[in-house]
Amino acid sequence: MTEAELGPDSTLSQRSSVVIVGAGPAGLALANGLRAAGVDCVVLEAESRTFIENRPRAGVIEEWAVRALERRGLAGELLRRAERHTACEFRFAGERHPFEYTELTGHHHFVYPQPLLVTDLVREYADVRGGAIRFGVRDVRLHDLESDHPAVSYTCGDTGRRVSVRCDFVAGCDGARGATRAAIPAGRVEVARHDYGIGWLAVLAEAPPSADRVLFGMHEEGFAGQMPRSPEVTRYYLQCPPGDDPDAWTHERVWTQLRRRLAADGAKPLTEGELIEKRVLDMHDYVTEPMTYGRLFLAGDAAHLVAPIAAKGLNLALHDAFLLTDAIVAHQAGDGRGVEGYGAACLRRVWDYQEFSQWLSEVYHGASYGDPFRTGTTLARLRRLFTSRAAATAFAEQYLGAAEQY
Ligand code: RFL
Repeated sequence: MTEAELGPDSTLSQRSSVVIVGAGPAGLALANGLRAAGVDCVVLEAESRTFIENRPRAGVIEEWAVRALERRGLAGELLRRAERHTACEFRFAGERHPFEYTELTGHHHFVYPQPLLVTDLVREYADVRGGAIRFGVRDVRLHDLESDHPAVSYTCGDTGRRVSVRCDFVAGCDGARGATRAAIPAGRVEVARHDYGIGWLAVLAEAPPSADRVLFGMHEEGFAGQMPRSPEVTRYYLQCPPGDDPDAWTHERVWTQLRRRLAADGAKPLTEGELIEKRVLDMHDYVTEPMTYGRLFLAGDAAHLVAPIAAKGLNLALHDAFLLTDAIVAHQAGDGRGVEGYGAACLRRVWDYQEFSQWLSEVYHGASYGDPFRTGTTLARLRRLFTSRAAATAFAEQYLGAAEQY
């Protein structure tokens, strides 16, 4: 759309070097990095501040991502409050199989709920660093993306007035259902998709974790998982048919299935509690290539979605944000190489994580298809992790995202 098409009531009065659409982890990490480097930007977010600071999602953050946040002055609260996890536990064939990944790699996971990370990043950007952020925006549209001076227009949630911001770069950080990827003309990018054909019921229970580590239960009735989030709240997953109705999962049915699928000799009983969130996720992945179109740069879930099988999405969103920050800062200082290589640099880690998620999906779900051959190979994969140190170390490295190079 051109400026003329914006309409007579529009206000074309604003300018910023970068417009960031979306205040999730990707958009906020980018905004903080740009602000710290003196590159002016404005963040446009469809929801309210309260909403994004309370939206429950991820919890597992990889060590390299925390160190990168720390180098950017963004990990103070996280380092004070996050739990360090050094092991997870697989449960299959009625037995517990602890997996000590820190012992194998020297690296660990941080467990820190995504709403806390978002709260920290908003506070640092808006309150401490004085960055511009507009909440409750509507009808975001992108203009002139193929020129050197694109624009983003939106309707202000408070005044109902149309605002347009001219800029050098648009960062599309608006997640899986945002407006930015959809603004790319057909045929200019390719979206590769993978559908697992399964669903996960994701619940949050108001209860302390049943174990101090992540639990993976492989069972003929389907996968079950436990992810500690905080001393008061625990996330559980139950494999279910895609598109299943969350209301069909009563409190009793959820806890009965969790008890069955996570049962193992010597395991403590699950700590039950009220279910405060219940939704069915249809497991699928996608990758958009290239991740750029003209002056639009996609980052995070807007560019690629990885099903929460391996807890990778937030980590990839942060990785993109760090690379995009460095690329834009270098560009504004006269070096455009980072901007040109941005998508390719992100996609190496993206594809690696996608492959790992696919591999892990078979481990989680392979025993549930009623196919004895698939069950046999799944159990072989699992046993290998506990009989071969080389296989275990390779798994741990992928699980932690700790490879030296991608
Ligand atoms: P987000 O977090 O979706 O943020 C996008 C923001 O853009 C806003 N928005 C718009 N704003 C303006 N105009 C529009 N038209 C807009 N449309 C949308 C939205 O309101 C939102 O604020 O994307 P981002 O920043 O790319 O971050 C991605 C992560 O949130 C996501 O990958 C993770 O949550 C995935 N994930 C996990 N990742 C991990 O690394 N570790 C985990 O343990 C983990 N667990 C999970 C997860 C995702 C889950 N769900 C709900 C799919 C567990 C679950 C249950």
